[in-house]
Amino acid sequence: SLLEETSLPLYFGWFLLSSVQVKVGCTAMDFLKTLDTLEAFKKHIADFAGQAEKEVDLEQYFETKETLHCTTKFCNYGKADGAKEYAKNPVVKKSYGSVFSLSLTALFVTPRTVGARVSLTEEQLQLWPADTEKESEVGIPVSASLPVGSRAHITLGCAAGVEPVQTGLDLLQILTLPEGEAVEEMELGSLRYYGEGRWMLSLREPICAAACFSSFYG
Ligand code: ACK
Repeated sequence: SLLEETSLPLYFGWFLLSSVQVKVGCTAMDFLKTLDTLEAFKKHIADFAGQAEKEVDLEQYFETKETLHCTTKFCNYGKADGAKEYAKNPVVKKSYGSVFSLSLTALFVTPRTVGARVSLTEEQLQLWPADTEKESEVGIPVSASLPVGSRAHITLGCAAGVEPVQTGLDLLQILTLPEGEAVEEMELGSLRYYGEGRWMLSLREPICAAACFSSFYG
């Protein structure tokens, strides 16, 4: 029936409370503002702007599309594998509408996306589907040793023409690479370069973000 077809959401996830959206959004903007002025970044500017250009305004480069959230299960209205099972999981039902405290431990930037890495607690991992980091799901070679939950992130922005699903893939790719070269100590933490325009800032102090576990229908 139509009701059954439309009863599953586009995705489940943690949605940052509105005051936290502002805080995280501002931190991300400050980071981008600083990053594109660093000599280390300018040295690799061609990753973002092409050979001819000498500058890129990262704040303009990325656009934000959705309310800030950390997707747990992409259901695609029930069409995605495991969507119905996820929605029926007693932990999912019990947690629905509850507020959690997410720990944002890193910010990362690639020519495609900018995002925040979320380090999930044991309790939060109970809401994380088992197959999210599988190679068959991700489509890029992912080392089997990446722990469950490695893909957890908040998409902060995407380059023109890039879909938000890319952010988690970019994060997984960075995590499979050897640790990048430390290029700069910033106020927020240490910045590393992973080649091909991939940057990751490990936060000295993780950002604690209150977020409601819920779903998005669109
Ligand atoms: O930034 P995100 O985690 O990446 O949040 C959005 C949200 O669902 C709605 O677009 C995520 N998303 C889209 N497609 C997929 C997919 N195939 N697998 C996992 N997450 C997805 C997207």
